[in-house]
Amino acid sequence: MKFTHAITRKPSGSYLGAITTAELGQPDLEVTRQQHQQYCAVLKQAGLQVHILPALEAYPDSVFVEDTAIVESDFAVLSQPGAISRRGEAAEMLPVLEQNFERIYQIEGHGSLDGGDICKVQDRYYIGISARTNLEGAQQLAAIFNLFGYRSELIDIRGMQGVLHLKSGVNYLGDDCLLLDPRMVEKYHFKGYRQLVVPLEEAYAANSLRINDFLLVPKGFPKTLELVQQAGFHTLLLDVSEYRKMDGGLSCLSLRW
Ligand code: CIR
Repeated sequence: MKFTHAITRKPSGSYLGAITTAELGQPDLEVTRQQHQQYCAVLKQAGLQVHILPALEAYPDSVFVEDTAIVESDFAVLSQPGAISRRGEAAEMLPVLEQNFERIYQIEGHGSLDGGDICKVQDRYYIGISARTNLEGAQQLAAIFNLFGYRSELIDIRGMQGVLHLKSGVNYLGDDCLLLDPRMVEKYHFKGYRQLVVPLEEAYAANSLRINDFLLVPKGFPKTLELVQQAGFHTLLLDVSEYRKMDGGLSCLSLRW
C-alpha cells in the first residue's frame, strides 16, 4: 500500500453553500483555506506528489474530490455523484485524470456513485449502497473492478444516521486492520479483519486516513487517538473542523494512488 500521488482541489468561495446535515454552524472560509493548506502539506510530508486543482465556484462541494472518481494504480473511474448539485464535478476531474491515467472508465446511465462509498481492503473493494450510491452504480463499478481481477462486495449502509458514505464509518488502516464506527462492527463483511472500534461519540474519527508510514487522524478525538497509537500507528493530527461542518472528513479531501 505505497501511495505516491494525490489530487486535491482548493475550497471555493461558494463553500458556505455546500450540502450538510451536520448542524455545526457555518464554516469560516479563511480557516477552511488554512486547513486545506495544512492538509496538502501533510500529504506531501507523507511522501505524496500533490496536484492541487483550482477552486470551482460553480460547485460548493468540489473540495471533496474523493467523491468524483476512483483511482487505482493503472486505471481510473469517473463517478456520477448522487447529489444532483455535484453531478458536474466528475467531468471537471477528467482533464487531470487524463494526464495521469491511460485507461479511464465512467459510471453512466442511471448509475449513481460517490467515491466516498468505496473502501479498498487489500485486494478487495467494498462498495457502500447509500443515499448517494445506488445498486446500478455499484454494479457498474464492480464490473470494472472485475476486469482487473479485483473482487467487490456491496454493503447496504442506508439508514445509518450520520454515515453519509461507507468511508464515514470504516477505513482500512493497512496491516490487516480496520478502523470502525461501532455500528459497522455487525457487518459480516468485516469479521475477518483486525478491528479497532472508535467510541460512538467519536464516530467521526472512523474517517482517519492511512498514507504510507502515517495515519492521519482528525484533531479533537482523544480516545480514537489513544486507540490507534496503542495499536502502533504513527499518527499525524489534522484539524478539519471546517470540513466536518459540511459532512466531510480526511479521506474526502483527496484522491490517492
Ligand atoms: C456532500 O454532502 O456531498 C458533501 N458536503 C460532503 C462529502 C463528503 N465526502 C466524502 O465523505 N467522501
